[in-house]
Amino acid sequence: MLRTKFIFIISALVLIAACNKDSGTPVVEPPIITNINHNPIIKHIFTADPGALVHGDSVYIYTGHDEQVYNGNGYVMNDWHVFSSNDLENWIDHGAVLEVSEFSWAKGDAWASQCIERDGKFYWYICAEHRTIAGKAIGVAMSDSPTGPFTDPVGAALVTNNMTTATNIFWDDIDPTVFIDDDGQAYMFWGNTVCYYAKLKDNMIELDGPIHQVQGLQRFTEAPYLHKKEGTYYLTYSEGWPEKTAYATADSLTGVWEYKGVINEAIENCGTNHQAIIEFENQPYFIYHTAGLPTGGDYRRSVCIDSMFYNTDGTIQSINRTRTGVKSIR
Ligand code: FUB
Repeated sequence: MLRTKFIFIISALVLIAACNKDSGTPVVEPPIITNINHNPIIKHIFTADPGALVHGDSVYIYTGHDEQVYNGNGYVMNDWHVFSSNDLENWIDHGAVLEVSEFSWAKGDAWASQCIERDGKFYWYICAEHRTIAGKAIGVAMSDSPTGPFTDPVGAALVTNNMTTATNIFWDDIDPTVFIDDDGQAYMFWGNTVCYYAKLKDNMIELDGPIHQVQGLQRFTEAPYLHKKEGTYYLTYSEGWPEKTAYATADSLTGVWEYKGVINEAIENCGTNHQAIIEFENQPYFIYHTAGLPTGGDYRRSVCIDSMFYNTDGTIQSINRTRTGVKSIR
């Protein structure tokens, strides 16, 4: 109670200070979301499909935005948000930094995304429904800052449904994840039912060569995510339905991938499961969504964060999803 009062007073002082700048003209500062009850970390809107980036002294989480009404059916997703924190407890909401309307080729469905940095530029890979080629497609937006503004440098999708024929579904070109290997070669992985990958050119906005299928995964559904630790590549993904998070490892991004099992069990009241993995100040974190807010569900999800741990042999321990989440690391 005392803590809540303290936070209220600090917020009021911040607001007054903002209003007093520049001869009393109100300055709109991004609100600080103080994470009183921890998970889910974002409580004022429904957020899903986290991608995460460590840059400077902060973590940036890029999320989808669930706007479906309570008890409504189907995804209603029109924009993507950015949140940042330098202590993992206090998150700044940078707002709906990217909208479907930024992509002239897209007509809706702001599904999963990931933003990465290369040479001081930020590339935000997204999937959305294509306007003229039936099905989902993958595009990219670019910025000089992790919080935007982001614009589409291509004016066209990088991947469309007619470029991938391993399955007949219209939504196999979703959930892009991008990783830059030690030799500078960037790879994009994505998919639903089938996991695809392709090289990206150094400019990060064009495919470089053919699209391949990842081999060695079991019951791949969607949400691939790449990270590397101590020489081993990790490909985490959503397995089966309702989805669990499973993973495979390899000595190279092109495989051979070896299935290693499930690390995150299915979520109560929500079929999907979508993870991002980062290491921040020497501690790995697992960022994911649940339906953990009141009135939450399949189409009203919420992003959470918990610590992740490795065994000494490099395998990942089962994720302990907590309500308390991560306390301030500062
Ligand atoms: O949010 C829409 C879709 O649901 C995502 O693209 C998938 O990963 C699943 O979470």
